Amino acid sequence: MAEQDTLAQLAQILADSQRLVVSTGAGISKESGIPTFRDAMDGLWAKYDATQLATPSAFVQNPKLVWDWYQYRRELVGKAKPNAGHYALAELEDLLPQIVIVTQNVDGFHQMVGSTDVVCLHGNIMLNKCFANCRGTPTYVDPNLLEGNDSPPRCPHCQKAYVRPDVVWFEEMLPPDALTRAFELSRTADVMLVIGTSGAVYPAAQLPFITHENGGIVLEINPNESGISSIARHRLAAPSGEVLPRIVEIIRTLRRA
Ligand code: BV8
Repeated sequence: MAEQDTLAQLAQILADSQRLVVSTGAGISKESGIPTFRDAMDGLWAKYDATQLATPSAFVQNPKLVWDWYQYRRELVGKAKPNAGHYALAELEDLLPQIVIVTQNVDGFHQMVGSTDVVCLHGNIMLNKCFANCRGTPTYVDPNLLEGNDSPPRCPHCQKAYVRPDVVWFEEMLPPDALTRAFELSRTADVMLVIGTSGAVYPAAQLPFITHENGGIVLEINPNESGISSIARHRLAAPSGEVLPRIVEIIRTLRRA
């Protein structure tokens, strides 16, 4: 089916949705200049595998290496801006009865552009916490309290454990409330739009399958095939920053008709 037809079909299904869930991965931030998780390993990080660095054991074994990798990525996020795709999703809130974003991303861009209901599965790279959660889970650490430029710094509260980024590492549990809500939303969604994820990381990758098993329609925007494509009724093989604004325009027109 030509891209234009797929785009029109996808827009119509979204326009008719009553309980839409949008599941986003690193691909939606690619056009903001943030490398996707797998190609975050470029330059000096090329010799490492992200799944080997984003783990508690890697941090215990080599705290400086892991901390420096996050500092590198935080700098990228700090310099980047949300793109037209993030803004288009925020605009959908005024056009649809219900839209909830469930994101694997840690850049905070959905909230930054005004999306009001965002479930963050993997935390926020711009926040820090005590590795020992010395004052309860989580023990956030105010960057202004960090002294010197130790890499990583020690927690200013317990003075013992290292400070770490507030993200969910591999082999760590996801925030229980976020995960429970994501499962529930996926079960009851009549449509799930999956944007920019390879569908390789669990339990996030399970969500579209839950929607599909419960009779919901799965749609996908991704230039490449992914682990989700097999259950997508339509896959728009295009960059999300390019097509999401066009989809919003079509839905606006349908609303005026
Ligand atoms: C858990 C935060 C229970 C950190 C991330 C063995 C032991 C322990 C666990 C496991 C195990 N085997 C499997 C597991 C489960 C494991 C897992 O899934 N592993 C994978 C590698 C198989 N999961 C976990 O460990 C999770 N916890 O299961 O707890 C438990 C507890 C103890 C023991 C066992 C189980 C925790 C997972 C969370 C990891 N943290 N992020 C950080 O950011 O540093 S994951 C991180 O990678 C992202 O958050 C995201 O989830 C994932 C990257 O995936 P994508 O977002 O999809 O990005 P990717 O680059 O892959 O793809 C980008 C896509 O965009 C591509 O398809 C591309 O085509 C597309 N694209 C490109 N440009 C565009 C575009 N699309 C649209 N527009 C464009 N312009």
